[in-house]
Amino acid sequence: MSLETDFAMTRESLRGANDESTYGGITSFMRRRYSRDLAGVDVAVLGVPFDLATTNRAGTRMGPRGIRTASASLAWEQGVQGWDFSPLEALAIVDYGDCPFDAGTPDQVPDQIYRQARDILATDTGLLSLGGDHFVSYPLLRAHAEKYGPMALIHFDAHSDTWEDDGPRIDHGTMFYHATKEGLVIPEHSAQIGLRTYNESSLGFNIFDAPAVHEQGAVAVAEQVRGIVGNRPCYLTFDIDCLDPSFAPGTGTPVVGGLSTHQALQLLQNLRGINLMGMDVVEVAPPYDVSEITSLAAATMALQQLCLYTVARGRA
Ligand SMILES: [Mn+2]
Repeated sequence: MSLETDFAMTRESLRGANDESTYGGITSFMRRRYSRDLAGVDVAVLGVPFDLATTNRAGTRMGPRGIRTASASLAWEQGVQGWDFSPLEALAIVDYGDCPFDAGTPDQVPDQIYRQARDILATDTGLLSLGGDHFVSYPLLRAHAEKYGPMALIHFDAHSDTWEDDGPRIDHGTMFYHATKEGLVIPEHSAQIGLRTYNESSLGFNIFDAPAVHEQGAVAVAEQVRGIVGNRPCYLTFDIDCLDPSFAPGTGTPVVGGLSTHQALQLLQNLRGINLMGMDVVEVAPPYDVSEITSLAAATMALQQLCLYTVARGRA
C-alpha cells in the first residue's frame, strides 16, 4: 500500500486502480483526481445535485456525494468482473466536481446544466453524470444531441418518464416526453427497461418492462435492445429505481417488483458493443438508503457504464 494519501488530490496518473485506503480522504468518484483541466481526459464525472423536479420524496441532491463515497470501495480492483479490462486503466478519468446552479431560481437550472454539459462535450471529453433526480438527464441529453444528433436512448427505470405535459414544467416524470417531442431521442431506436408503472402511451419507445425481464431473462432482453439501438449514437440513463426496493431502497419513488442488481449487471454487460456517447446514474436518495446499498449499486452501475464506454471508444 502506498503511503501517499488522498489520490483525489495527489494522483499523478489519471489511470489505474487505487493503492490507498478505501475509507479515508476526499470522496471523489472512484478516487479519481478532482480536476477541471480536461486536456487528455477521456471522461469527466459530473455531479448534478438537483432534486427540485421530484414528484414524491426529495433527497437526490445528496446522490452525487453518496455515490462518490460508495465508489471508493470499488476503486482498488485491477479489473471488473464480467469484463476483460479495467476502465480505470483504459480511460483517463477525472472527477469534475458538481455542476453549478442556483436552486433559488429553479427555472434557470435546466439551462445551467445544459451549458455545463455542452462546455465539457465541446472539449471532446465524454461525460458520466451523477444525479440528482431524473430531470437532469433532459438538459444533459440536449447537450449530447446537439453534438451527436438525435440519439438512441437506453433508459433503465421503474417509470416511463414520458407522461404528457403541457408546458415547460420542471418534472422528473415528463422530461422524456419533451425530449422526444424536441427530437433529442429517436423512440423507435430506443428502449426502456424495467418499467412497472402505468402509462397508456409508449410514445413509440420499445418497452421491456420488469415482468418481461423476469420472464425472458436479462441476456435475451439485452440482445433485443442491441438490435433496436444498432450502431446509432446512444445515451444510457440509469434510474436506480429500476432496481427493486430491496436492492435500492434509497430512492424517492420506489416500486416493488423490480430488477435485481444481478439482472442489471447482466443487462449492461450484454449491451457490450453499443455506440455509447454519454451516460448517467440518477435518483439515488441517500436519506432513504440503508447501509449504502443504493449508493453502492449506483457506483457499480456507473463503473459498468464506463466499461461500455471503453468498448464503444475502441479502447478495449
Ligand atoms: Mn426516471
